Amino acid sequence: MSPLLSAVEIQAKLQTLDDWQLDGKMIQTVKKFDGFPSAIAFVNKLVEPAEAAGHHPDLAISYNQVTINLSTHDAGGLTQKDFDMATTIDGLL
Ligand code: H2B
Repeated sequence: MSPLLSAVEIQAKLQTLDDWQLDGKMIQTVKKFDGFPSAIAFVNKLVEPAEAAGHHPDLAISYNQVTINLSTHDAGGLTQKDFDMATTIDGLL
């Protein structure tokens, strides 16, 4: 299992990402699109990389806005897997 990251490690890794914030034991971002179809298309693009990594974001869709939360459930907090998936997600935009 991936080890939990320390608070210092989390802050350092957050600084390498754009628009992700710490939210309790998760990292979160909100991505906005030009409409509902574009938001859904983005969510569909996440499916394959999430399956390939065996690491799945929590998603909430509100019209043109997708809220994405990442944590490593098995570990009970944040691990490198979450930051790797955040980087992957940002690369899809
Ligand atoms: N996704 C996330 N975000 N955290 C996990 O701990 C996790 C997961 N565990 N996807 C995976 C599935 C695990 O349950 C399976 C067995 O790989």
